[in-house]
Amino acid sequence: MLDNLTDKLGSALRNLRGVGKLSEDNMADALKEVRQALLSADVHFKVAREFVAEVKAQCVGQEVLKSVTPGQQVIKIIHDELAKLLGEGATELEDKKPLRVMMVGLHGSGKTTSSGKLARYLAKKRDYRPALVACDVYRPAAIDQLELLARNEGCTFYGDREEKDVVKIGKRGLDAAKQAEANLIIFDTAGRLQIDEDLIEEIKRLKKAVQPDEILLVADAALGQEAVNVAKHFHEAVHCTGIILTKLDGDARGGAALSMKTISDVPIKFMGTGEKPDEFDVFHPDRMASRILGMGDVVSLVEKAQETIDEDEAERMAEKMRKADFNLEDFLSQMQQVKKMGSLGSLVGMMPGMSGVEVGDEEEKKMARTEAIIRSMTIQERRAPRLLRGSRLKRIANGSGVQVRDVNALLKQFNQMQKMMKMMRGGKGRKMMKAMKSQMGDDPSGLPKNLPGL
Ligand SMILES: Nc1nc2c(ncn2[C@@H]2O[C@H](COP(=O)(O)OP(=O)(O)OP(=O)(O)O)[C@@H](O)[C@H]2O)c(=O)[nH]1
Ligand SMILES: [Mg+2]
Repeated sequence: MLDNLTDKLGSALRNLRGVGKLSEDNMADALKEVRQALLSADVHFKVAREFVAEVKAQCVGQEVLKSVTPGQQVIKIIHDELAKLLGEGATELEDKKPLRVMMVGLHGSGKTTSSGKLARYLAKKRDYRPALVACDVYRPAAIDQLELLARNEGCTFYGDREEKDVVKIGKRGLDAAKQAEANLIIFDTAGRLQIDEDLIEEIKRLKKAVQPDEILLVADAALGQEAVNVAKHFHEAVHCTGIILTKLDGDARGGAALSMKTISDVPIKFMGTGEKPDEFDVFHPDRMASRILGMGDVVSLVEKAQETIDEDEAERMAEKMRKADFNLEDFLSQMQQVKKMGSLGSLVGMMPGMSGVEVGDEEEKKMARTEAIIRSMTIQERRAPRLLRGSRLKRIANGSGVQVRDVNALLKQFNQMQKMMKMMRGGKGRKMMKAMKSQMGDDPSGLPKNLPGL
């Protein structure tokens, strides 16, 4: 992939040896190499420019950790930015049964192959009973291909070689799947050499008829920038929920994967890495970033160095708060930091002016409950709390032994916190103080007056 990025960076970063603080000056060469490498990997120039700016912003002014070299620290920053660019956290399909998935994409991108792969993957990992429905009305061979895949995977198949109306096929496919008690229905559609009106019309009609929960765009990574443009067009036309990026085993230069999320605004959910049915996996941005950079060991080394430095962690949190991208995972790790320092009661006791204030068991219990709720969420949900709706809330409540309303209360509290952070960031801090004052009156008599910071 970005093979030579590693080499090029190597020499640029060696020059950093001995610096105690990263600055615009000492980073210039390295950043130039990063930009060059991205461009030669076919990354969209706008994405490359933003990427370099972001890495620069992250690096400049950072003190170099004692146990690693400046170069290693920069690699870690580049790695994290790459992961961010690729989509941050694995994105799963909707968590429901039955689940309807429609595959769309250009001719030869890998729709039919990926339909079989996805059926196999979800049957194995998430206990689904799949059905494959052939909605390609142009090529009888495409129907045969899907039927063979269904047979190999031992799943239900529906196809009709005489019928030319995809809507009828789609609806009958749904019936057949229901009869067979399948709870994952994958609709494979016909490809085109390019996106044209007919294709979009057909997909729209099928979409309306079968009401898919997920529309997955299958895109060939080897097409590079072109794949990104195709994704953008498809998304504008039918609103895709995810991308399956195929042929990542080939000599794709990686640019497609890197620009996909930013340019098309659709997350990559799966990747195809070969022709065989199991050469397929969930797309993990951080693993992909390590693969692109080829420096997984350096990244974990720096991670370890950072773990041991609570002050840095605190600084990072403060930065996240300033940027208002503080999420539930951060919230949890903050709570753990507090716990590390001792009980809430003893902490409050140490603060000047607060020695008389009682912190009952109630507060401690509340904290434990909050922690249990967050722990019942997936990493992905913690990072994007907006995902938390419906069946997810129920699952989390069950998992942590509370009611859905308790989960909702926590989320509401969290939202308010985020809103406050956004206000502070927007320079509305003063406005907020005013609002607080008007709520509490001029003399907030309930609060001890000599508390630091009040
Ligand atoms: N190396 C590699 N080949 C793949 C991958 N995914 C699909 N292919 C191959 O790409 C070719 C086209 O795949 P299909 O699944 O038939 O593509 P399609 O999108 O259904 O094509 P149409 O139905 O004609 O639009 C086949 O030879 C597949 O074996 C992949 O991840 N890696
Ligand atoms: Mg096909």
